Amino acid sequence: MVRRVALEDPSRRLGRLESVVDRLRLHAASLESFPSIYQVFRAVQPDECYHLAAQSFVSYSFDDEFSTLNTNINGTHFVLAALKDIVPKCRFYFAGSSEMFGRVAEIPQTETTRFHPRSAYGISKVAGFDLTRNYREAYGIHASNGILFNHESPRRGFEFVTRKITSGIARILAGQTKELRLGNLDAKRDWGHARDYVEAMWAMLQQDEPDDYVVATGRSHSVSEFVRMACGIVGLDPDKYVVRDPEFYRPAEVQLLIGNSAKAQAQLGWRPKTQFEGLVCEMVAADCESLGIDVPVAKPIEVE
Ligand code: F7E
Repeated sequence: MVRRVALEDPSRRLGRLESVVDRLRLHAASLESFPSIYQVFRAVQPDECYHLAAQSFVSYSFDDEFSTLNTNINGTHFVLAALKDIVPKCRFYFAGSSEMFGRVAEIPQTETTRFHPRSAYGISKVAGFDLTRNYREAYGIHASNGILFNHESPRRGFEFVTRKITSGIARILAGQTKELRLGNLDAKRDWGHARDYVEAMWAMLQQDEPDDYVVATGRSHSVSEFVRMACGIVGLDPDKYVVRDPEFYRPAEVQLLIGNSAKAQAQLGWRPKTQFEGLVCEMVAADCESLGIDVPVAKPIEVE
């Protein structure tokens, strides 16, 4: 399901679907319109529904709390309500987030850790989580929540810190810029690879019973560590290029996010295959390649 504007401008809006678009049938609808979602469900009669759509940039949610809450909460509610009416047997996945833990009650975080969101985005995800759980309990829908920690890849949007760093490094090497402006370098995240996390989402919907699962690597790194590793791969000195800019600090930051994915590992047989080092290498290599920069970076490090 995509917005109509994407169908009208596929070369710009659907670039990231290029390799699979021939095998997809795209339907125009908007998270802000219940009738449009209802019509797609009626036409498609889906067996599985993966609800990932949201205003997902935490930083922007401080600038516009109202639209973040409206779109994210109502959008999830619309999808669940339409599904219950039209295809109650459809299996449903909701993209919950580690941002729900916010001011963390314990380290590492599990499925039973209390939520304490620190942004409108986090609050909207807690509401979506509760809506999903309630549709499961009240209406018997096969609805599962993934509590996903940060998941990155070369397809990440440019405004998120990992891609901002790797694309910035490539632009420095290409001579297009001389600096990398960042906010809080001490912030820590549990960063995994999106490719692995999508496997966990799928596995949740193949279970006999719906449930909630933390999906994380269990390792945490600071933004500063990400910068140093990414710069090290291509031989740049970060101290020459990184500029701290107050514009990129947040009014409230979440604390030490580290996930314990023991439940997903035991029940879904899931585990992260790509380690932090492999993720950083892959992202740096992809951004350099897109600017025609030949960098002898190592291949992604995968564990079997
Ligand atoms: O920030 C710090 C920033 O914007 C990561 C989303 O997918 O994951 C993502 O949310 C950290 C924060 O992602 C800059 O303060 C420093 O502590 O890449 P991010 P996020 O906020 O963690 C969760 C799980 C989601 O659910 C979200 O949808 O990096 N940071 N300097 C910066 N962040 C940005 N964006 N830009 C900077 O210049």
